[in-house]
Amino acid sequence: MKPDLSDDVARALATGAPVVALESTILSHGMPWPRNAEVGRAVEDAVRAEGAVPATVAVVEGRLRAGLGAADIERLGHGEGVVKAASRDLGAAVALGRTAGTTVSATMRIARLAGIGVFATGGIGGVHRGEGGDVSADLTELAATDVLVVCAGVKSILDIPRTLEMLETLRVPVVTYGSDRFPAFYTRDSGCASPERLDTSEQIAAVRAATRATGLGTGMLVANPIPEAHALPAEEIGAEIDAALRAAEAEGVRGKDVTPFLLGRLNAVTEGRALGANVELVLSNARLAARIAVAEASSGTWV
Ligand code: PSU
Ligand code: MN
Repeated sequence: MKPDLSDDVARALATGAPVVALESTILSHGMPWPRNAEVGRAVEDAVRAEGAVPATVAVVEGRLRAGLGAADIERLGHGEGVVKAASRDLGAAVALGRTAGTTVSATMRIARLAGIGVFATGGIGGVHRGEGGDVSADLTELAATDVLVVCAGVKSILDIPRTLEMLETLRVPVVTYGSDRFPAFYTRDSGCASPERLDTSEQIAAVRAATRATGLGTGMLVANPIPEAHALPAEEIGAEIDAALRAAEAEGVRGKDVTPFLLGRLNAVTEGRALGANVELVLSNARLAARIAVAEASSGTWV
């Protein structure tokens, strides 16, 4: 199945110009209206400013799309009738004509179908805390699909050591840009060492090309720590995360509703400070992803 491409994305892919995919669950289920639509546009501008073409990915009325117009972004942000789609939900969304924000897993799948190799998001899903067995399909998609994902690490709503262990088991290369420590979204250090550190976008492109040449066939995760000036105090955000997890438990939130519930609650209780940090790290990830896509395009390593 071929996704519908916007004109500028189609042109860029036809000429080998750099393209960066962007996800849309972050808009439909991760940030409140109307800030989400503003952020959707600002992230696209950040990709353009680094010389790449942004391709925001979603399902619109049953069509897989890579490259949205302003009206589509508004619609996803507004959220009326918009569902959250992971990879396994794409078939139903297409067959039943749904409109969906795509998670990291679904965005990777659509990016791959479109021929886009680099993708920027905020945070990926992972292994949740506790013994409930909740593990995001983002990890299994990273194991199966050759797309490079730039994120700010994972939020400590998740079990970060177990998430890193699972990525190792799944053979997914994990590198941190400019740091020896794996970041935790709002903070620059999760308490876990990064499996690998790389300091330039050219090095990242080179490691990816060599990894692909081994025939591994997985994606690759690039963690980009939140810029120092925008990081939140670890104790404060840690306490809010613990409270949000207790609230989810008390309210019996389950399945795909867990992550949006926790994100919404954190944005609400921190009076926008968590949201402000979230916006800044997404912009920073978009810029790094664009520089990696530019490095790949100029070295001819993306095919
Ligand atoms: N983590 C965040 N922000 C997000 C998400 C995760 O800090 O917006 C979103 C992403 O779209 C991610 C999805 O792919 O949640 C994971 O959902 P789940 O935990 O249901 O797999
Ligand atoms: Mn889950």
